[in-house]
Amino acid sequence: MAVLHTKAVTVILSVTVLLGLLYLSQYYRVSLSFEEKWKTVEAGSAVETTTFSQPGIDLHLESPEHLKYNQPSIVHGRTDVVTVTPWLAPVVWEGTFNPFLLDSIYKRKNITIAATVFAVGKYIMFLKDFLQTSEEHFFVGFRVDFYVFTDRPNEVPKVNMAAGRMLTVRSVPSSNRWQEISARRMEIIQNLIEKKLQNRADYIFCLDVDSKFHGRWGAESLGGLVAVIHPGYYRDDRSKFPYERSPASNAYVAPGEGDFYYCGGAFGGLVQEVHLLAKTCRKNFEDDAKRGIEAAWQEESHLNRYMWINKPSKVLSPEYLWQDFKPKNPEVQIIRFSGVIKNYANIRPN
Ligand code: UD2
Repeated sequence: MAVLHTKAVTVILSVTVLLGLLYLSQYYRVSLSFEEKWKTVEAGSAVETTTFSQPGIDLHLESPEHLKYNQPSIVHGRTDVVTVTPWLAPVVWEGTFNPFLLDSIYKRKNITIAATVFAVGKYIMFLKDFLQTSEEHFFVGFRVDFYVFTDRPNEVPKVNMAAGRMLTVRSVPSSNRWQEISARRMEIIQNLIEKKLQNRADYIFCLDVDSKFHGRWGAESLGGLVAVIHPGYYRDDRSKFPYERSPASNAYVAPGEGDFYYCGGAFGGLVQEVHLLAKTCRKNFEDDAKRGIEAAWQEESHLNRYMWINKPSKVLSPEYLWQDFKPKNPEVQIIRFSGVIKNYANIRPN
């Protein structure tokens, strides 16, 4: 009986020890994997912060003390236009922001804004006006680095630039198809960000060269992912938007889908956001090309597909890219940037 009792005690003790060991091993496994995961997260964010500027740069808005400006109102303001999207991104129109306040907030951040512009073939003729007017209106008083991509580096005009503004010229091959010139921009923007802009710029805007600045384009346009509403379609039903309509293309937007029609001629945001956009659009464009598909409006179609899924955190009204041939509509109180009238047959290679 005593032997049986001793055996039972031994069995119970062994089981308890085993269960204890099992529990401890589980505990260490869980805490180890938590630590590993944490390390991975830390390593991930370390990569993010060493390669790109802090995403928080866009979130913390510190104003100087005792700044005097007109009292803002939440009951009086523009009523003729919509100033917020259904996903609560601001839509920037004249009269919705205080430029003095925004400049005061963003100047303290000591930011650098990069801007890319392509002037391939005869489009070099537009560069002088583009650069000259940008000196008058585009992020005046901020550090701006322009990157001009051209096949005619010797024809880049000399433009006096204010202190803190810089122009870099990069050679790109010419092409006998305008569609290719336009579409290849995404690849070049992706490479520029990867090879040059990490840690050198906080925001980037990618702009069409055949355009001029006529009014302020400044800190009010800064945001994570920034899209500009196309002036040609903003009053239309979405069924009229010239999205890519073939389901075979990676740029496909189905009937009844899509928010707005955005411009390929102006977009931007935080460098890491634009990097993701450029990388994705380039990949989708190249996948299409391998299957013999070219979307209706090349990279503009891919950009529209991207922005439908990845909602822009700031939307710029058509004030930020008008077209000179279009009469001004009453809701457009100021034209800030506008495409010049051009004769496609004379300037395009095909
Ligand atoms: C629209 C878009 C443009 C692009 C294109 C579709 C706007 C205002 N414009 O304009 O961004 O999405 O449709 O492909 O949203 N370029 C050269 N050399 C050339 C041809 C083009 O440098 O021979 C560059 C240049 O920077 C130009 C840009 O590509 O501004 C777009 O080409 P575009 O202006 O001829 O395209 P467009 O007017 O059809």
